[in-house]
Amino acid sequence: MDDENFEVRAYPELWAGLNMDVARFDKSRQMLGDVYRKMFLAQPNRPRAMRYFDGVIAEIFGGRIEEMLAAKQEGRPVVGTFCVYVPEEIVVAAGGICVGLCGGSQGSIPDAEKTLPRNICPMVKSAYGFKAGRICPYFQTVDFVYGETTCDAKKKTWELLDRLVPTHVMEIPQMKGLRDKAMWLAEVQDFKARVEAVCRKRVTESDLAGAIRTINDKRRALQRLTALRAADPAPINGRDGLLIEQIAFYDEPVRFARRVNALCDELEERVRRGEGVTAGRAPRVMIAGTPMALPNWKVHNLVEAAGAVVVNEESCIGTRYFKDLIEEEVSGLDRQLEALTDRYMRIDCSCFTPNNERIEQVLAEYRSSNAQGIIHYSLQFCHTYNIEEIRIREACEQKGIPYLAIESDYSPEDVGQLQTRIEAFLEQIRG
Ligand code: BJ8
Repeated sequence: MDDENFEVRAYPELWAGLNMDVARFDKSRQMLGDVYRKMFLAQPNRPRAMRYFDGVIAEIFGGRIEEMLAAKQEGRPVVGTFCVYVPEEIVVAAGGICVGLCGGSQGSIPDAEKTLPRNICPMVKSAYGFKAGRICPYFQTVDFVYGETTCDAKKKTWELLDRLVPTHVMEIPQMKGLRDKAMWLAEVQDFKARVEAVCRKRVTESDLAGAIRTINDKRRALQRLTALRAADPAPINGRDGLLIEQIAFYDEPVRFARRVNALCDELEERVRRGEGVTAGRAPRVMIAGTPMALPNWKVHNLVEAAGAVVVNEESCIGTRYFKDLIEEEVSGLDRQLEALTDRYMRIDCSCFTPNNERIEQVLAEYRSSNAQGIIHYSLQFCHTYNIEEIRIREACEQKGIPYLAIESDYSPEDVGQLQTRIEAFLEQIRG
């Protein structure tokens, strides 16, 4: 399919079989295709290997769903999650598929607001609305979903979501002491038992060792991509970087890692030749903060439309998802689960207190990505990120790092205002 005719493919019979609102969903499918053509395919000088990821988007509501349904038929579990604290290695060890269900779309929010309060995080509302409106084939396919207690909006929404789809909740502590670690390990063990019950299979040491390697490989590929984005000039746009980080939550992990590595081979060539993705030198911006779930491309699009390039996402759809690996040379299931818990405890979400690691991490990523300024992005009503933003701002002021804080939702209403603020920020970087 050439770029002008790109579309997200329709699977009306498949969707009807999943009890979806087909007519309504088909409109969002067409809109996604239109936006994708404008925001992604129209970019000049894209790496050739991005074709694979374009194909993933074309098949996002069909081909991947068929793979998930085939897995279910074979008795393999399909588990939906909302947070990078839920350990996907255990699902993969059971032969299953783990899929991220976070919502990044304004389209499902009215469905949520029929039930949920308006003044809560748009990510929570969008995800809930997808299920309530029967307008997400992933939600319609999963065996069960696994929520967590990271923030108040999420943990109270799971009680309501459970009426629509079986929803289990993993308790995530708010501190990182020894007692918290013991509790966390017990939660991981419970998660394993729940997954084993669905697939009627015990996860063995070698299953888990294989899954740890598979997901580590996926994270390594994403680390490699991030390191290449640090090159100056940047070999790839931030929109494509973010897109790949979003696809990491949907795609089959072995195939995904292979394709990311193929892209990295191409980018290495570009870096070797000193070739950048933009025509001249562009201001380099790092984004830190709350995750941007697909199709939330708002800030990246504004930054890059203004002539800058985004070089890093310090976010759960970004480096928080892949900066840490699980130790592989560990024997015995108990020790493996401990190593896994250790790795997950290193994720520095703002739901923890104190969370000094994240302040250090933002500064470290600023240096390693060769950025020239930081935009802190927080979704509306996300109290923990909005308040932690104060400490990030202070740290940036101390170091003389150009800094801008944005609080936004998924509606297009603030686009004009954001554009003005972002352009002024880029002027400050350009000096
Ligand atoms: S580990 S960032 S994925 S919780 S943005 S829903 S926190 S009100 S997404 Fe998150 Fe896990 Fe943390 Fe990452 Fe609540 Fe904030 Fe909304 Fe959030």
